[in-house]
Amino acid sequence: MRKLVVILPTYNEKGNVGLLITEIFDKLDTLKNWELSILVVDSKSPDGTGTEIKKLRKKYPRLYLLEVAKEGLGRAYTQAFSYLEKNINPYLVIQMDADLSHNPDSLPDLIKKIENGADFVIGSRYIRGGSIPPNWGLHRKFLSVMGNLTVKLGFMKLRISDWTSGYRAIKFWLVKKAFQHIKNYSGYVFQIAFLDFALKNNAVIGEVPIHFRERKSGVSKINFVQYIFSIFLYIFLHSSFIKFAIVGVLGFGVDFGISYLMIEILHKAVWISTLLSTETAIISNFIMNNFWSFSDKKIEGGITKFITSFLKYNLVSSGSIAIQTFGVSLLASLLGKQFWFLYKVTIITLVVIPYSYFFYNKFIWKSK
Ligand SMILES: Nc1nc2c(ncn2[C@@H]2O[C@H](COP(=O)(O)OP(=O)(O)OP(=O)(O)O)[C@@H](O)[C@H]2O)c(=O)[nH]1
Ligand SMILES: [Mg+2]
Repeated sequence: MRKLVVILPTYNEKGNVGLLITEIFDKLDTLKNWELSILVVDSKSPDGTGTEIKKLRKKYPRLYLLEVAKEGLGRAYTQAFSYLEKNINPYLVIQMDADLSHNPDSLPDLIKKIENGADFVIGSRYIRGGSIPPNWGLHRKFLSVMGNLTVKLGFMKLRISDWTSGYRAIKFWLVKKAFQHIKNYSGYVFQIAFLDFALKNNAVIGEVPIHFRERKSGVSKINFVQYIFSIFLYIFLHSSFIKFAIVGVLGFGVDFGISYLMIEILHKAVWISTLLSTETAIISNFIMNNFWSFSDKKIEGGITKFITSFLKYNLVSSGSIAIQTFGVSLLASLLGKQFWFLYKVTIITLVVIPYSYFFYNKFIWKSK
């Protein structure tokens, strides 16, 4: 029997959490091979959620209550993880909202995915078979869908369908490994930070469809403005893709600046100026990408490995130059020369950026 703990964070969920706990323990029969406990982590809810749990503890011996200060969802979870490490040391934890939005009927699906080899399973609203409440207003749907899309594109990790879902099953070794990273995020962005860590550490990620329901009673605690701001900040500081794009823009500046200096001010030949400026930009981009954009996958293995990678980088960059030269000329001959700048921008955005990002990840900064 492996130990499984469902963690339920609560802040004023008296009207929901009792029913949820009963429903989860009722599922016990369907969860063969697992010893199930529930840990409620309550931020001293003024509505008496804690008292409700203490009452229920008489009926359910494997129900635990951890009372913490009101410091946000992420902080509640990390305190729950510390508590579990000291007291239960489970094999698996499940994160779940306590407001009945997450249906316990999906628990067996999440667990099955773990049994089949996943380390981190997301209960996903945005894959086939999953859903958000049909009665949500347009603005709520828009916020949810756009929020997810922003994170997906921000990290260029398109295979993850639901970045912000709070219904997850995670093996406890991964929780322990991620702890130093996730403990820095006290709010809802904690969920994104955790998934980002799991992906960067090559955890096996799985997704199962869930039907997200409207909370049964009580009110939402989420502060959207603060949430959106912290998501943007997190992506900006942690996304290899965004950093790679910034390096690209800087590289353009270096290339253009040197060309300008040599051609306009020093009156050197165009061919030598272009050659020198392009190669300088390639070198500076390579260094910035290695020590900043892909710093978690930095090239290791001495100078030989570094030079080989640099040569590969030049090869990929020559590809970019070829794509641009060919693409811009083709569009110019088809649609007229006067819009060359537009063609260049389109080709860089739609072809060159995805092309180079893909090949850098595949051949130069491979996952460890
Ligand atoms: N312990 C603790 N739990 C929290 C805190 N903030 C939110 N929660 C709980 O986290 C879960 C998710 O919060 P919700 O307010 O439902 O947020 P949401 O599900 O994104 O938003 P809605 O769909 O509008 O309900 C609920 O069970 C909350 O009670 C907190 O500061 N401390
Ligand atoms: Mg909710």
